[in-house]
Amino acid sequence: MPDAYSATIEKYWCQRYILFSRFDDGVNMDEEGWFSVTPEVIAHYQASRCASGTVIDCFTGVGGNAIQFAQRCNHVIAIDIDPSKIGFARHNAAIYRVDDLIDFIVGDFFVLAPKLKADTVFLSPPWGGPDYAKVETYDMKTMLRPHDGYTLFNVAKEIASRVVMFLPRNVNFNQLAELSLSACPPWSLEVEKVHLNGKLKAVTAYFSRPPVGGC
Ligand code: MGP
Ligand code: SAH
Repeated sequence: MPDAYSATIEKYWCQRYILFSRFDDGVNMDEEGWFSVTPEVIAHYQASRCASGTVIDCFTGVGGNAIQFAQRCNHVIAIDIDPSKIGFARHNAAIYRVDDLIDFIVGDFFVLAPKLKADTVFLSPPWGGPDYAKVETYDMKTMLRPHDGYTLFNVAKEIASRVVMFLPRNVNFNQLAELSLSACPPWSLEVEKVHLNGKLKAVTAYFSRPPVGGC
């Protein structure tokens, strides 16, 4: 492992080919990218479930999800508030030869949100770093960054009829149910426990607006 990385990164470095199968072609990322990027096989599967129309990856990071969306969806918009993350994402997307298929935007998702429309909104926000796993139950009201899960869902559901959230494995399932029931009429919810090599890695929550009805 290069000396520049802190000891925290060691376990992620050991998983580098799980994170990016083309790692040796020059994949590059920063410290937050290492501990946040969605492992390739998981991102590939999530993209297969979101494969149609326009997808917005609202917290792009170093591009783990955006690269897979670009291989399955008609149009991908990739947003991150950190210009260097968008730089890494663009570079990594070029390694997968999909950089031309993604519109990269440096910006704050919450500021851009009122101007966005899509078929699917994908949310993979900061969980508060690797320490998320130190608590028994992850509380979306207090631990998600930069805004709580309720704000995130409410903003996202104005943009698309499908909202997909990638969340910690210890997330409170009752809070996910509360989110779906908070919409009027309630949105359907499917929660997937994501296992990789026999280990629970994370949870993906798929929310969908019901086809008809109103309040
Ligand atoms: P982990 O729990 O830090 O790693 O993250 P691992 O290998 O399961 O550690 P172990 O010691 O429990 O074995 C698991 C996965 O969650 C990472 O590969 C990322 O895809 C995702 N992830 C982790 N963090 C801290 C974040 C985050 O802050 N934001 C997002 N979007 N994803 C994260
Ligand atoms: N799924 C990504 C990882 C996302 S990590 C991947 O596979 O690579 C979360 C990202 O959210 C970080 O890169 C961080 O810079 C970004 N972020 C934090 N606040 C944001 C905001 N308000 N708007 C857009 N991006 C934000």
